[in-house]
Amino acid sequence: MSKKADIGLIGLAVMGENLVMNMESKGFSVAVYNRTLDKVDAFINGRGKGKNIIGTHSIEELCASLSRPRKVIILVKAGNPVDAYIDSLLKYLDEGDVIIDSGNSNYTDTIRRTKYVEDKGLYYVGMGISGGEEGALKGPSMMPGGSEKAWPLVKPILQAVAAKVDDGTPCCDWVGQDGAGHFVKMVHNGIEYGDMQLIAESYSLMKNLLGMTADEMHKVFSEWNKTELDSYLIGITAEILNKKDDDGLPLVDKILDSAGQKGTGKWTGITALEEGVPLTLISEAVFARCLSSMKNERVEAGKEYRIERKPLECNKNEMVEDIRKALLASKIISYAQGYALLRSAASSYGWKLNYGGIALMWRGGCIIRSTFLGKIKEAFDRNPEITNLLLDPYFKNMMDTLIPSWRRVVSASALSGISIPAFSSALSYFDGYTTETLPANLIQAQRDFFGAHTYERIDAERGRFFHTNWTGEGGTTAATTYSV
Ligand code: NBP
Repeated sequence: MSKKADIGLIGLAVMGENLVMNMESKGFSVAVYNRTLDKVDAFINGRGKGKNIIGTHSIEELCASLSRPRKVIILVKAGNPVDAYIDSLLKYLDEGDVIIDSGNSNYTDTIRRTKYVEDKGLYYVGMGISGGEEGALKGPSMMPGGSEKAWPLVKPILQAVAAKVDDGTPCCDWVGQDGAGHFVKMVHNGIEYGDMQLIAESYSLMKNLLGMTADEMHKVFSEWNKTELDSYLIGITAEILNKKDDDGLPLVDKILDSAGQKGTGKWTGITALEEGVPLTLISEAVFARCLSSMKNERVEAGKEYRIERKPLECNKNEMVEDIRKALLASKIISYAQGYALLRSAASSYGWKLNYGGIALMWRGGCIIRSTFLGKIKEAFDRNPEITNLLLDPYFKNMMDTLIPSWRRVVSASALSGISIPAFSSALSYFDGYTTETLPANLIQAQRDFFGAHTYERIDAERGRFFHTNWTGEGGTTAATTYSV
């Protein structure tokens, strides 16, 4: 083989094919491989024809066709296939070469794989990628982490193909060690679940509380996209509501209300539980998908209870504006919680995360792209150490203007029997986060009553623990105090 390729890619499915086309269009030559070899030939003779792309039929051939240091992107189904490809690649790559996993791998796998590959003298990059098919082709958001020494080797290619924000800054920058890139991608996906659920709840309120048609809601979402809510997901929602089926009726009304999921939202929720971070909105969004998928059970339960859910008597325009504000307030909560999870994981895993830089990476190319992320970047510019976005002056001022609408929407939905778990749990979190005294004193008393778990007192210094013999029958021995 004469001319060697700049980079290799394994996995010619929707993401892989489009990323190869993107890299080639930016002037990089790419060698490709796929488990089902027919797909290599179909690609080389189809979209890849006449392009600077080399089709290969084995991992050995793929590695032999690359210039040194060799860089190979794996873009396949997450899990065991990634481990299998790493082992195959290690047979043919040398010290200093780079393996990049761009699939939706779990960050704990990436931590393990980084060590595994580094121990063999090579570099490993776990890189989340977002933007779907179109993003992969025209410019995705990419979140690389892993072996830091790999970054200068892959940076020119990755930043060339990534989406760019208005001033030309690429939506791709080094995130941190081992699993940091995939962790940030996981939280991105969790936030995506939250954003989608909030939009779905707004749609449900307009449809069920206000009796609005898909055409009317199309106009509302189009208008909202000119406000602080301007985002990819609000934009596609407006388009979806305008789409007609073959009979001229709205297509959205014919789609079964049972949502699928591929696991990254669930991982975000599990990680939040492990980190002890209240990530209520994203977790509710995951549970809402689970509840939606229990279609048959819901139909049966609905027959038992026969709750009358009728449109509200109210000023429709005012309520639509209340819903918009409730959506914005809940969205601020979701991002505040997501960033709190990033901060906690950074401390647990020793990552030095650039929070403003992460907002910038999400600002373009990816599914959660929005003007709102620019405001988050500015908040971290003002104070890189801020503990919660709710404490930033911009978001504080904004929340002050949104709270009355938010409360009206949550109470109207409760009175009308409309399920809005993300809106209402976000409000509950907000009220809890801003309340000086919560009823946890009673929980501590209960714990001490039945298990001698001890409690701290408001009239003693923190860290000093007391036990009370509540019944007169237990002894004075207390359980050991520790937190899990
Ligand atoms: P898929 O997630 O559908 O994966 C298809 C690829 O995985 C094909 O190349 C397939 O080879 C390969 N593969 C499978 Br499936 N099982 C394999 C095995 N046991 N051994 C070797 N190869 C195997 O494709 P995708 O939607 O392009 O996504 C690729 C990665 O990017 C995934 O990790 C996904 O989660 C992530 N991602 C997807 C999107 C998106 O919008 N689709 C966005 C962001 C990230 P074959 O052709 O031989 O079956």
